Amino acid sequence: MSDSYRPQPEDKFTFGLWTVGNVGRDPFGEPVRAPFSPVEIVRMLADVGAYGVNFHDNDLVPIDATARERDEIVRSFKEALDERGLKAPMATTNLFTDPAFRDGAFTANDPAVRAYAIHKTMRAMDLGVECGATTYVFWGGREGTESDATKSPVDALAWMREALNFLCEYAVDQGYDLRFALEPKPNEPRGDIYFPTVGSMLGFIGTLDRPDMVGLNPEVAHEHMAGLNFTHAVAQAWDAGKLFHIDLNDQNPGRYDQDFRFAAHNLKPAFFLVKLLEEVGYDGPRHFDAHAYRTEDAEGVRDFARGCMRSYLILKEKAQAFAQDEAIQGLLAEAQQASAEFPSYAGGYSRQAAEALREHSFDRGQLASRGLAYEKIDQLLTDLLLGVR
Ligand code: GCO
Ligand code: MN
Ligand code: MN
Repeated sequence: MSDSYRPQPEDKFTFGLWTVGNVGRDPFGEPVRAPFSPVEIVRMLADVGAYGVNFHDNDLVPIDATARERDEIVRSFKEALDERGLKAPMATTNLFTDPAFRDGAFTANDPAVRAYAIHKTMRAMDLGVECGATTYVFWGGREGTESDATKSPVDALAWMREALNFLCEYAVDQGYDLRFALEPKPNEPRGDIYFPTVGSMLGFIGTLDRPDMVGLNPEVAHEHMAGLNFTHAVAQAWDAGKLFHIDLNDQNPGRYDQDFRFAAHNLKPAFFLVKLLEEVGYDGPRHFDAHAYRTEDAEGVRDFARGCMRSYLILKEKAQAFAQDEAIQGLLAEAQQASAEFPSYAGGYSRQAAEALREHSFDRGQLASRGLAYEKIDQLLTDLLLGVR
C-alpha cells in the first residue's frame, strides 16, 4: 500500500483489544483464529501505525483472575504500551458476556445484579484509569428486553440514571480525570435496547445529576441498523457539545450487526461523516469498533486494521478536495447565497423586525421556481469519489 496515507499520532486512530482480537466466532460457527494476547495486540497495532488501544475490563483481565494475576497482566500491558508508544485512551466494562447479565446489568430486575454491575464498573474504572484512560464508555448491550411484559421501561430508565449518577460521583470522589461516553444501539443482543439512538441518549443525559461529565459515543453501525443518517446524528451530538468519542465501522442497513471495516460498505455516507468530523475539528479518538471478516487469518486482521485507517485518510483527502473544488463550491455558493433583504434571524429579534416579517408579502411562485443544481453537485461529488475528477 502507498504510504501517503500513513496514519499519524494526531489522527488518534484507536482499536479495541476486542476488535483486532476478534477470533471470528459467530452464532453459527466456532472461532477461526487463535486468540492474541493483549501484549501481542499492542505490538500488532503499533506495527500498523495505530495511536492507541482500548479495552473492556475482561479483554485485559479475565473475570476470574486473582488480584496477583491482575497486577501482573496490567504490569506487562503497560510495559508493552510504553515500549511501543501506544496510549489506552478509553476503557469500558463488559456488562454483557457473563450469564449474570442475562436480564441486563444496570437495568436488571434483580437489585443484586444491578449492584454487581456497579461494583464491576467501579473496578473496571480503576483499571482503565490505571492504564491512562480519560474516556469511559457505557454500552448497554443487555439493557433491554425481549418482552415488555417483564419490566417497566420507566423503572429501567430510573435504574440506569441511578447507576450513572452513582458512578459519576465515584469518579469524582476518586479524583479521576474521566468523562463518560454513552453508546446507543437499537437492538442486538437484546430484542430491543433502551436508549436506541443518539437522540434518545442526548435527551437522557440532560436528566442526570452531572450532565457536563457525560456525552456520547455514537457508532456508525448502530444508527444504520435503525435506518438513520449517522452523519446527522453525529452533527447533533457535536452541536450539543457531546461528541466525546466515536465508534467507526460499517454496516449494511437492515442486516444483523456486521461490524465491517470502516467504509467497507457505504462509501458515500462514510465520506459525509469524515467530512463532518474534519470540518468541525473533532479532535477526540477515532476508534474503529469493527473486526476482520471471518475468512481472515492473522495477516488479514492487519489488512483490516490498515484498511480502516487508510479509508479514513483517503476520505479526509477527498473532503479537502471537495472544499477546494471550484465548480462544487461555486454551485454551493449559489444555492446558499446570502440575502440582503432577509438577514439571519439568529439573535436578531425585535418587535419591529417581527412585525415587518409578519406583514411581508411573499411571492410563493417565485420562491418555488428556482432549480438548485443539486443533481450537478452530487454527481460532481460522485466523480470526485470515483477518482475521475
Ligand atoms: C457492539 C458495541 C460494542 C461496544 C463496546 C464498547 O455492538 O457490540 O458496539 O462493541 O462498543 O462494548 O463499549
Ligand atoms: Mn457495535
Ligand atoms: Mn461500539
